[in-house]
Amino acid sequence: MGAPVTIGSITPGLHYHLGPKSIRESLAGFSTYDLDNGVDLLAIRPEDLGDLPVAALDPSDAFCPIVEGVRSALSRQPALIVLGGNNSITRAGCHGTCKSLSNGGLLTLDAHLDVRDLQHGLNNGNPIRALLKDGLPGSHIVQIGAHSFCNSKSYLEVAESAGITLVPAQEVRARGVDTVVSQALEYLSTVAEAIYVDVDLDVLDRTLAPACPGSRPGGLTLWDLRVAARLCGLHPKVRTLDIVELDPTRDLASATTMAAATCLLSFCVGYLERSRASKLPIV
Ligand SMILES: [Mn+2]
Repeated sequence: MGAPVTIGSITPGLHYHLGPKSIRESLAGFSTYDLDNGVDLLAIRPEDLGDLPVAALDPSDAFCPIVEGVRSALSRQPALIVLGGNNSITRAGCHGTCKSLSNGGLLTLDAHLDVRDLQHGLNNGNPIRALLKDGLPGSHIVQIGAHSFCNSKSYLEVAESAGITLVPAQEVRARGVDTVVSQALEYLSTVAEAIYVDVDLDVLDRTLAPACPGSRPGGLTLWDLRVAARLCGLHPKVRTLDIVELDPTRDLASATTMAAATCLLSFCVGYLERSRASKLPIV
């Protein structure tokens, strides 16, 4: 499902509303076979729910349509991918996924902590701060991928004092992405009924995500992203994954758009393995 919100972005003049269309189109350039995991996605029949009518709305006005769209999709399907759009959609997506925020869980992969002040309104730099204010406990949030020269010390203090678990990019490199993501999902599943995953593509290294204004040198690799997305797809409590912050007009050689598409495909691989393991009907 597309959620093409572009208003409410800290950097002006961006075209996030073109993200969903560009990701859908790029899928035509991929095989359905995951050689690493021996899985062919032809075995699933994902449904394209189209775009929610939020391209001309600011994050406040887009909130209800996204919450309702996500809720409605999850009432019919076990798992959902939401294509942004900017990162402001994460707040609404999380509300739509978790029946109550007090027993919801959020795994966010992002170069930034996204806890900017709320006094100037909702934007793509404060969805986590907004969710904390809405009642999502900081102890139910795991943040993976923050790194140097992307965040200020005061925002780090906000995240730490809220009790958010932080796994910086440096730690991903040292301990391996499979270990840190598996541990994050395991932990979240002990405190949450449902887990929402936010993939801000700017978590990738700048060279790999030129279409994200927020990407900086020193971010995660495409391998990290693919492994993380598959593990999220595999986990039975993960209901929704968003992929945000793609402005296709800034892309180079479709690199970022294709990174988004491989994230989508890898989540689907994990989801297919999940369905087989639990003997659920494959949808
Ligand atoms: Mn972000």
